[in-house]
Order: sequence, then C-alpha cells, then structure tokens
Amino acid sequence: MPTMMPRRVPDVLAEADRILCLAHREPDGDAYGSLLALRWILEAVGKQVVTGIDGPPDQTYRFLPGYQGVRTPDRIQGSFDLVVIADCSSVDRIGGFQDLEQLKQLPWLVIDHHPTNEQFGTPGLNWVDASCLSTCNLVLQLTEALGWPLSANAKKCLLVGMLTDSLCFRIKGVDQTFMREVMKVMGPDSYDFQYVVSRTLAFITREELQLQSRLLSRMQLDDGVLWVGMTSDQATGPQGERLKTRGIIQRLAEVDEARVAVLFREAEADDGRTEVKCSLRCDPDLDVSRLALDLGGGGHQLAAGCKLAGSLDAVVPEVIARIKDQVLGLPVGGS
Ligand SMILES: [Mn+2]
Repeated sequence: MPTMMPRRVPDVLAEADRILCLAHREPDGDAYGSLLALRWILEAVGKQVVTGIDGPPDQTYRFLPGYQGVRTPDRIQGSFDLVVIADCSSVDRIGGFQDLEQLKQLPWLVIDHHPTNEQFGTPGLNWVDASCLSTCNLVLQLTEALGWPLSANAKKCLLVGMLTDSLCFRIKGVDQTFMREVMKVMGPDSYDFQYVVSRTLAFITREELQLQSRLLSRMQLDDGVLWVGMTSDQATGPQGERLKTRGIIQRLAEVDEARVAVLFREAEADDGRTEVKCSLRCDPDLDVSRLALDLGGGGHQLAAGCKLAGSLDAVVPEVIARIKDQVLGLPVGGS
C-alpha cells in the first residue's frame, strides 16, 4: 500500500528559496538520480539548490547531468532554508552533513522508500513509502503534485534511479503503476534504456570481472546461505585503485541453491579499525531487512546491508548463524 504524502511536504518545498539536497554515502543510481533530479526540478522553478553527498563520488554515474556539482560537507557555504534528504534510511547515511551547524535549526524533509527508515526528518516531513521501488518515483509524484515541469535533465536522472533500483524491471513489485511512471520519464529527450543499462547495471571493468571470478570461485554454501568473503587487499587493483564488487551479490542471489546470499567485504572504517560490510539478498518468501536493521544497517525485504566491527574471521560465522536463526528459522546449533 502506498503511503500518502504528508500534507505539508509540497508546501514546504514550494515556500523554500535556498535548498540543500542530500543523498546517501556510497551513492547508487537511485541516490544520484533522486538527488540530481531534485536539483533540476527545483532550479526550473527558480530555487537556489546545492547538492551534497559525503565521501568519494562514484565515477560510474559521471554521465548524469549535475554529477560534477555534488559537494562534500567541507564545501558547503552560505545559508539555506530547507534540507531535503533523498533515499536515506538513517541519518548516519548523510555522513558529515549531520554535523553542520547551519543545518541544525532548519526543517529536514526526508523522502525515502526503505522500509527500515528511521523517520529522522522534522516531524510531519518524513515521506517514507516502502511500496515504491525507487526514491525517484516519489520525486516524480511530488513534482506532479506541485504541478511543476520535468526538464530533460530531470527525466534522465529519474529514469536512471528507476532502472537501477528495479534492476531493469527484474525485482519483486514491478507493476503497472511503476511502469506508467517509467513511461513518464522516457522519450526522445531522455536516455535510451540500453544506454542506461550499459552505463550502470551492466557496467564492469576487466579488473572487476577478474576479481568477481576469483571471489565466485571460492563461494561457500552453508544450509541455503551462499556467501563470499573478501579481504581489503583483494579489492586493490594493480595501480592501487579500489575495485568495485558490482554484480557479485546479484550473481550469488541468482544461484538456485541460494535461499540467502551474502557478500562480506572487509574494509578499514573511518576510525581506522577493521569492519566488514555485509550485503544481503534473499528469496521472495524471506526477509533480510529485519536482520540488517538489528545489526545496525537497513534496506529492503529482499536486499539489505549492514556494517559490523571486526575481521572477516569474526563477523562471517556470527552473521551466518544469525541468518540461519532469524531469516531461515533453522534450529540454532545445527541443521
Ligand atoms: Mn533507492
């Protein structure tokens, strides 16, 4: 069931003049798509807009209009009268922006589709609709509610979010409502599907494909849990660059024997300690979002994630035991 847009949401946007729009760290296509679409939509009606994401940008999305203008928290100057936060389930996902003094007294409008959203916006300004397949659909609905125009740039950004978050129509929940909204951002002034897919979902470098094949050759199946662990040195390319693990979790989830798929990635946290990032996927009759939330993360029923302090050796057995217990409902201590 769709969640109604809170009554004050369109008014708050219409009344603001200087707006800071934010999306989540480690941005994906929906984070960039919803953030940059907001920029083009708001600028077209005369607003001043600054866009921000903490942490390094993802070069994959450099083709998107407005990509170059996205700022980190240290590059935010001036004052605003509204903060809009797109596609973030919890406040830590905006990183250093949560510490900026000039934002603390402002209204925060949260627009998101993660069922684990913590409603961290100003009371009355949290629009969380978990029935929506992408935050870009919510941005489109908001624009229509306001009667504002959609520029070619806005359409392109919205299309990228819708196509990437739906894995190009392959996820559960793709319906006529979703398709009708996709149709509204298609057309001769938008991107071609083939272009978007080749730049995003199907994009991979040779080094990344080699990493993928090394990791997949060591996948392990444990009571329906198919998983792969990656140490931080495995993710470093020949020039010291950080290799992306794109596509790996999707490949694992596609395996017939996998009821739950997990990719564990060891990395160094901001404070220098070792942490493990866990990406979780599951069969449609299961739910990994609750476990991810319990472990300090969040996400969707079938695709969620979390970060845990510790090494791979410590985290992997603990998470697999919790999956067997909480997600698969297997008896604790054996099968
Ligand atoms: Mn999203």
